[in-house]
Amino acid sequence: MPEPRYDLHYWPTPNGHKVTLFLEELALPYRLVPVNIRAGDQFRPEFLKIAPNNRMPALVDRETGIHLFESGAILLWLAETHGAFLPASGQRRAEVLQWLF
Ligand SMILES: N[C@@H](CCC(=O)N[C@@H](CS)C(=O)NCC(=O)O)C(=O)O
Repeated sequence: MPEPRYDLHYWPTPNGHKVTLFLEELALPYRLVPVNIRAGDQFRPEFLKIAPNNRMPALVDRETGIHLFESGAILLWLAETHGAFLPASGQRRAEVLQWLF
C-alpha cells in the first residue's frame, strides 16, 4: 500500500481539528503524527524543523515536499491544491478568507 500523501503533525485541539476536518471532508490520504504538547513534543528538534513556531498543527506534503505550519496557511494550501471550499476570486473568496483568518 502506498504511503499517504500527507503527514499531519497533530494533537487533538481545535487548531488540529480544523485540518483533520478538511482532510476528512475530501477523503485525502493522511497519516497522523502525534505531537503531545502536554509532554513537550513541540520542542523536539525534528518537529521544530517543520514548525519553527513550536506549535501544531503542521503538515508535510510528500508529493511536493512542502512543510507548512499555521492552520490557516495549511487550510489555504489544501484548498488551492485540491480546488475545494475556496472560490478563485471575488467577494465569495473574500468571505471565505474572512472566516479563515
Ligand atoms: N495560530 C496557530 C496556533 C497553533 C497553536 O496555538 N497550537 C497550540 C495547540 S492548539 C500548540 O501547539 N501549543 C504548543 C505550545 O504553545 O507550546 C495555528 O492556527 O496553527
